[in-house]
Amino acid sequence: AAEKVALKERIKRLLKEREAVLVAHYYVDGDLQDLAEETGGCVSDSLEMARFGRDHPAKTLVVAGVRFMGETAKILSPEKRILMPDLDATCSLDLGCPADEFSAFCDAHPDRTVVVYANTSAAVKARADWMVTSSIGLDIVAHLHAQGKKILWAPDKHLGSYIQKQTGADMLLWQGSCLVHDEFKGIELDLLKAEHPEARVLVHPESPANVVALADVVGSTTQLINAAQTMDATTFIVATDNGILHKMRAAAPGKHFIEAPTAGNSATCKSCAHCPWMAMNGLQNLADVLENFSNEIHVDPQVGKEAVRAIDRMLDFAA
Ligand code: CIZ
Ligand code: SF4
Repeated sequence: AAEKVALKERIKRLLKEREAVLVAHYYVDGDLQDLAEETGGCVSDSLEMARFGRDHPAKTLVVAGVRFMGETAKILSPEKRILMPDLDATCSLDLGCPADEFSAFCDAHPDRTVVVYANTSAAVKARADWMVTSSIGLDIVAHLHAQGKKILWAPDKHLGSYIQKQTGADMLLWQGSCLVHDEFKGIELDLLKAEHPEARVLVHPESPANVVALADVVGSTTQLINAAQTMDATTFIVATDNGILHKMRAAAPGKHFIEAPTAGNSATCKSCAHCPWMAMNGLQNLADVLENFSNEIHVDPQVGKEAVRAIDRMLDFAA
């Protein structure tokens, strides 16, 4: 514990010395989320992280999250130095959608508007007409559908089919999934609900359809935290990465949060719903990259220029 305190103090000192700011995702370790908050950085979803980084005057951003988040920060702030605690922290959605295969898929369907989720590489974003996040994807697809557009969606099949059902849009879906959310189980969740009839169920739409079907609220990480805070209930079952519970408990003190069941978390594993790549972010590697200015994220400037159009479309739509 003393070691941890010393490490946190060292990081705080380094952030000042290096004139850097820390942005952290809701799914990373609580210590990193607290540090980001205490040092004037930001804790949020992937979009807000990038927007905060773009608007912050610091020349160096440290992104505690996964690679596509560092890349998105770089795309929005090409002049800044973007560092990440571990450059191998990736995402199964990003991994499952290689840019060359995706580009061929787009080429085969030239009549479709290409909409990609934030959880993709810079090169995939560069091939897209629109980038969306889970908080705004539904509104943007509804907007495109109203204009009579047919859509090619990638990479998350669960989020895509959820949006398809809600909007009725014509959507061709890439078959990717998140290895964390894909593990939530509908039958077990139904049983857990029966044990806690007073509980409200909060679900991220990267989860399978039979889990989404049991939700009281379906939404992005930020929307789920808001729901926990504002809903008139004291117990919540939460189907998303359990890193979010740190923020939920702080935002809604006195309320009770239960992790939704996954394939593994019955008797043998108490907390399986945690992204292994988010978990690669720690105090030690955070301190090291600040000390050495190592693990810098680079995005090919031309790719960045093409990718920023899809992101800016969404930001303009949201404004
Ligand atoms: O599952 C993820 O990686 C999410 C929800 C990212 C984000 O913040 O949009
Ligand atoms: Fe990707 Fe899932 Fe991890 Fe999010 S939780 S970074 S979607 S693998």
